[in-house]
Amino acid sequence: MTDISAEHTPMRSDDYQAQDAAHHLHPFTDTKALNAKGARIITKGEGVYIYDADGNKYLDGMAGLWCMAVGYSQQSIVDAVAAQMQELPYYNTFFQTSHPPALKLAERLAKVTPSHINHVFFTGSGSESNDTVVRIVRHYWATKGQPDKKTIISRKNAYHGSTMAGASLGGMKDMHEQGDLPIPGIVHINQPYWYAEGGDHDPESFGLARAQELEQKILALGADNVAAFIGEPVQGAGGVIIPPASYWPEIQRICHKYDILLIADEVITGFGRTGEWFASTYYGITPDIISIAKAVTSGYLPLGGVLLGERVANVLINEGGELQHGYTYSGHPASCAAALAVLDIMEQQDIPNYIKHDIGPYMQERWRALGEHPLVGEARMIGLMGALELTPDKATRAPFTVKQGTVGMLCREHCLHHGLVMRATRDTMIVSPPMVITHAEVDELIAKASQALDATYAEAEALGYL
Ligand code: PXG
Repeated sequence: MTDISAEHTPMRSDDYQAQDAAHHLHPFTDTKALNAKGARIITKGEGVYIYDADGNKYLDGMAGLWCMAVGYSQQSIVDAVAAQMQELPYYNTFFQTSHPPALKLAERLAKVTPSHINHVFFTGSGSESNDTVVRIVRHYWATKGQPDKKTIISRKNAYHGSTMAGASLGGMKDMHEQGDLPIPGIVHINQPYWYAEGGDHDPESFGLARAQELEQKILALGADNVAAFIGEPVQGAGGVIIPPASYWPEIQRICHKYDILLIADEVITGFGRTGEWFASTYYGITPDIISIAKAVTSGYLPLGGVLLGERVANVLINEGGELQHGYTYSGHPASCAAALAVLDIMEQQDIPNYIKHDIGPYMQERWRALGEHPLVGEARMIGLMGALELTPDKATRAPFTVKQGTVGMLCREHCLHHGLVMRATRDTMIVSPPMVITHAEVDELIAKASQALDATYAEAEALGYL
């Protein structure tokens, strides 16, 4: 008789790691270094927790990659996707066709978006959304008889995706160095990062000065050559950089003054993360275009979109002719079904309100208390996204003398050791948990983060980094 017991022994991380190393090239990873140590193998998710192949449990403080808004075990999404897969697993939205999931989702999005936004172009990801944005804004101005109005102004340390246009709009130096980016017609101004770059300025005057760099750049390029300004309302991947309150109103004023389109990349901040459906509402701005992805399906399936305000939609639809742009999976029926089920949950649980009035203030208070830790120079949080700036000297906000990112990486490892996923960008720890996190789970997250900070402090001290 064949012994089949081996087949039924659950695979452990070791078993998977060699397979992974042999055939899999990972995103944003030094694959050679990873292969030497082996990837963490995640096999299960439940609520706000993930489990690895060895049965270790982690509180997912990053909601996957900022996307897992409604938590890992929502059966209604699974059922909605399964039903759609059985009915119509795929059809496209090209060539004069549509299908119920795409048209229903477009209608639902128009209801939750700011009132001047009533149209969506579907994509498969945030990167595709931002590539679409570049094409749409240039087509918009060309249609209006101003084809030279095509430069897009973005910001250093922005993240807008990994495709050619996404990475070019982004302001990540390391990304630009690989592949000769940015592509022509995309330029960058400084970011409103008061903690690291504000020096002795107070945050509000610093925010204003950084916004006014937009005006200087427009004047240098000539307003007739500038199509748009793009920014994440709160920079996510760059380190949860919450701009001073003076920043966005001034950006809006400048865009109006010079007739420049305002684009909000809400791939992270959209769908409740700041306590409003969109962070644009939080900041009181009315962008002409909003990029979305991530939380719209909570990552259950890939989907992105470009939300178009009336100003742009009217020109594209009434005067633009055929849009020479589209993706095979624009409005994929299963992804749209997932998004509709996610929106049901968000509306039934009133997630933006839960973040604005309940779990947000609760977590913010506890998070800011971590700012008392000797290793933390600033603990900031908006809605349910936050950052801890690690420093050897709280008074001066000084960086570490050891290579940037070394202490952040130590802290990330200590977090994992304590059963918490928290990301390090440079020496800034960032958190963005599932939006359905409970009070008890917030307490657990804070306790684990606190233990990890203590352990990081002890190790950094022993290594002479303090
Ligand atoms: N815009 C923003 C603001 C994003 O945060 C994208 C666009 C691109 O989305 P896609 O779906 O193409 O990945 C993003 C993605 C990180 C990290 O480490 C952040 C993102 C993606 C991967 C990692 O913080 N943001």
